[in-house]
Amino acid sequence: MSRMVSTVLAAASMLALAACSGKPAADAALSATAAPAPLPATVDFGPPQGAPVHAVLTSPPNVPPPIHRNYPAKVIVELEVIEKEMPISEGVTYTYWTFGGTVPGSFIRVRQGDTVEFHLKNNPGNKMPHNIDLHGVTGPGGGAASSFTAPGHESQFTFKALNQGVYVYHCATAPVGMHIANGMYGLILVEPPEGMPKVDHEYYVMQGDFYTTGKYREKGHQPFDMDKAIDEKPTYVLFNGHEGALTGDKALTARVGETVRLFVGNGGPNLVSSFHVIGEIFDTVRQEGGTVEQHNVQTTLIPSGGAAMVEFRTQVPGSYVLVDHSIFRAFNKGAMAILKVSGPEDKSIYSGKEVDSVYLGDRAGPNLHAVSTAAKANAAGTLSKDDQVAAGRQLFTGTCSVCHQANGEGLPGVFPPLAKSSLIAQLIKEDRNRLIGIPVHGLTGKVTVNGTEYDSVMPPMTQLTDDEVANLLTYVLNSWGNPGGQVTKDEVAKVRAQPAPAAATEH
Ligand code: HEC
Ligand SMILES: [Cu+2]
Repeated sequence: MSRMVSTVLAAASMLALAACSGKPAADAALSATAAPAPLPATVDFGPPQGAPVHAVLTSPPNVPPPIHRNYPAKVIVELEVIEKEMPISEGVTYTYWTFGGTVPGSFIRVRQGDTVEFHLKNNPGNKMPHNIDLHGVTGPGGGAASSFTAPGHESQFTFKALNQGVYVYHCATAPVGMHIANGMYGLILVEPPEGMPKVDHEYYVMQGDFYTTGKYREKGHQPFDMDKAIDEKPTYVLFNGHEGALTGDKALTARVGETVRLFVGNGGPNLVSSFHVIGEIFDTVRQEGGTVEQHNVQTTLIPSGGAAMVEFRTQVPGSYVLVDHSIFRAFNKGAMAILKVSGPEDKSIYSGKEVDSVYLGDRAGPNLHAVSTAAKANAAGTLSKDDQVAAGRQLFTGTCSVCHQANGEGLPGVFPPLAKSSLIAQLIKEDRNRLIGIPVHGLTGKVTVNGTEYDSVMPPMTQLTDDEVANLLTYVLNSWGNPGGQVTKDEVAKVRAQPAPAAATEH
């Protein structure tokens, strides 16, 4: 890091000197760039030396250890493509195509000047042919043409890592967009010859957009939706391929006072990421994975098929939320991860409390286990009221609790109570569909709850699926002194299909 800084400073002072000598600015810039650089970006360090080395590959969010080698070697990389079904969200599965069994694929780390002997295997159980295009390769297709591999086969090609930086790799088999959308991307780090400055933690985080036929969090197995992908309308935008891959008990961790380096990639296939960590300022960013260092950055743009290196020192304990600051993607499509920093507080830097449900929503809890349990029971036809109540309780946080409060008491004069609500008791007996319609269609106009009149607006919760609404209402009905009962997914579907009732005028 310090070498980079001094190179940049040296170049800047040369510019300043040249400018003082009275030359025109353009000339000065030219002579500055024409000066022999101490270490050009592209270097051939000569033939590989020593015995061949097998590259250590890691699954996200882990990064292979630093290389600590002072000569170029022949490095053997063996990567296997595996097509497999995995959860994309709680109770939702998706058929991923992976490099090494994970999304993003295995992290590869080599040293600038290394000669990489790349072996790409296509698992015999797979159905599709695949290949690999590494952005760190100099040569046509980045390896794609040399690595086309049918299921049950292996291909091999060799390249020299001429440029340092962090690079995306991805599958480039037609239809390319579909292979990438199914999770076929990862990162390769080409370390500078002198290595990277030492930090306490290195993590591997990669964003990707996903396209399923069902809506966000719609339960069951969800196939890829080519039309949504072409229209660039993702159902999910995720860090590390799965909703919750880096939240709850899977959050990234650090201690107060430690340095963290994130290798953040964006596989796309379509979206550009506005990468931001809520409550942190990046001390250093190597934008686009290149060699220029930028400092004091709030949000860094990561193009599709690009990557960045982001560094900061932690100072205050608590949960830091990694998001794509195109913020609907974070709260309504899943683009959220957490860095949990533990250690002593420093009230001189920050006095406040831990980030709560405002940012974390239903991710504030350790996991959404009850939601997936309910989804499984639903699929098996064994869904019980208890399953629904447990799932509804987890979903209530961050969905309804922002207004009606975690204890259902509401806010006097602003949000009516759901606890012991006279309106809920009345509707569940006399007009079930109208009650079910409240979260689905919203509620406007005068309502009286427990003797107090409200004339406000509850927006429709159209982001919720039918079973989420059913679970939320079942939870509300069975909590805080309400009369009990159960609402089914099918009932919600019927109410959703009907037009919203006109604003109520009675009560
Ligand atoms: C943005 C704030 C907000 C959110 C979020 C919200 N509500 Fe409401 N809710 C209201 C307001 C305001 C009213 C009263 C509307 C009126 O005056 O017509 C209301 C009324 C209700 C009522 C009828 C009145 C009562 O107290 O019994 C129910 C039931 C209800 N909401 C359930 C829910 C559920 C379930 C959720 C979560 C899916 C939810 N609300 C989310 C603001 C909200
Ligand atoms: Cu592929």
